[in-house]
Amino acid sequence: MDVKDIIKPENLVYGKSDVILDNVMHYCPGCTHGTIHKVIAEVIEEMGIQDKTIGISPVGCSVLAYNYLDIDWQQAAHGRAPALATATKRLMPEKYVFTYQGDGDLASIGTAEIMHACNRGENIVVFFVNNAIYGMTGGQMAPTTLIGMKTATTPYGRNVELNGHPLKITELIAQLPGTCYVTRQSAEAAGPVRKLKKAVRKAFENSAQKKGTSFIEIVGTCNSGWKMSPVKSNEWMKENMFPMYPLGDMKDE
Ligand SMILES: Cc1ncc(C[n+]2csc(CCOP(=O)(O)OP(=O)(O)O)c2C)c(N)n1
Repeated sequence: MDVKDIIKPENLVYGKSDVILDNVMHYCPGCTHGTIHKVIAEVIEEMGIQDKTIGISPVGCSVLAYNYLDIDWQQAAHGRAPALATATKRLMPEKYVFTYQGDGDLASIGTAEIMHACNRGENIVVFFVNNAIYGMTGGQMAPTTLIGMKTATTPYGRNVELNGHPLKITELIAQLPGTCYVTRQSAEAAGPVRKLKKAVRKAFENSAQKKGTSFIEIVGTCNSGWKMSPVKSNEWMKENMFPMYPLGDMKDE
């Protein structure tokens, strides 16, 4: 008997989306990727588009996203997810196609791909998970690393003279005429997760309406890379990341 048949609906406080597979996630405890996966899965289930959705996974911690969401997937070389998403969407325009990328993937090696895909206005959804660090490879500086932030490659803190300024790539993308919806969200508590879910739904709906590219940055934590507990990471993110990367819509057409 399925657990859903045993638990009375009125007693159910949380149900796992059927779009989430039962595989154990490899993410560190406290990592934002798991929460974002859950939100995307719930929206896909609620919209009834599970068999019409194709995700393009990146290189980075979320390379294994295809193990967790029960949809079709392709895996792109580092930074190239928007190019693969372009081809996929053009070949199968009836599908919902999204990329899921970290800041190293999207804002460093893949800068050209994301700029041109957004400028062309491909009818895709982009999830950009900004944890200000290269998580998978051991916490090196990313384009979005904050000034003064210590990483494996900036042990004394990011220094403008040596390492340049943090890149607000989402603000640049909002200037591109091909984008219809550009927003910055987070996922550290129930309220922000609900807002994120609304944004995810809007992005997929824009895609069905052929409005252009929808781009959702999610400011997240990397407690392993930041060398902080999950709770401290959330506090640090609110104090330090949000002033540099303020939450909210930048464009909604
Ligand atoms: C062409 C290429 N260059 C470099 C790498 C090494 N590499 C793997 S993951 C990664 C960084 C990923 O960081 P990010 O995109 O921020 O994702 P996160 O792991 O933090 O979620 C790098 C540089 C690679 N796999 N391929």
